Amino acid sequence: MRIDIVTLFPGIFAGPLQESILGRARTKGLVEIGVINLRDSAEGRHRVTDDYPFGGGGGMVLKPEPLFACVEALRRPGSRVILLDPQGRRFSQDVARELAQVEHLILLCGRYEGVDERVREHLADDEISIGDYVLTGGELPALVVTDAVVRLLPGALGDEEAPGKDSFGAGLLEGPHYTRPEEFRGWRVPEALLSGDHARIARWRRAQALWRTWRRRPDLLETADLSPEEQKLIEEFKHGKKPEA
Ligand code: 9D3
Repeated sequence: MRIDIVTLFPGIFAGPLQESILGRARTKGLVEIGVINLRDSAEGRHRVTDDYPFGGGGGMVLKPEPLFACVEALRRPGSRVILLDPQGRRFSQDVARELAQVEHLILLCGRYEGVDERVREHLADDEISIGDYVLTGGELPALVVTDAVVRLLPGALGDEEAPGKDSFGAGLLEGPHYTRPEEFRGWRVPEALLSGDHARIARWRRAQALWRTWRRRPDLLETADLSPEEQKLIEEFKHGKKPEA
């Protein structure tokens, strides 16, 4: 896979793209990531990328010419051009899985008041928002999308954490995790986890995950596909029963 990120602030990306799983995925050759300074696609001595909005009002708007020139130099068959924009469709694990199938992503980071509408209409294939809060630009959203997509590429994660196993992969929150010591400041690790009884441990974990999801994110239970045993546990929670501590 290849991901090209088009931005006025390429310096934002250096750290995050080098570290941890993203950095390792790149050195393993699972993904190539390019960071392209939009200013390099702007014409004229001053390489201007933004301008005042027609009709007046505050702020600045990204001009169409540099964005079209930049994308037209990058795009090829199999590319998907994605504008990171507060008005886009909401990013989710499902969208990450969808994007992980695309051969080439071109992520356009907006800034200022936004981008010229013709970019949205005639250049972007897709528009994505990462949630309902106001950021200063599309750079952090581009990193969020990149991180969520790259970790799904085969080989990006160790055998330890296959992506299907984690909470949103399974459609539920995860239950609690513990490590040594068995007792810390008088707080003990739940007995079930120390029992060595693998079936019991699996049951305990499942019940904890369901309980936590039921308490914190009941919306996730609407779409999770639960086994009959899991549905029975939920019914018991509804009648006031709690899982084994
Ligand atoms: C001052 C202009 N804004 C009215 C509140 C509109 C606006 C334009 C551009 C607000 C924020 C931004 C910069 N944000 C993004 O480009 C962005 C974003 C976000 O702010 N939140 C969640 N997802 C995204 S994706 C891109």
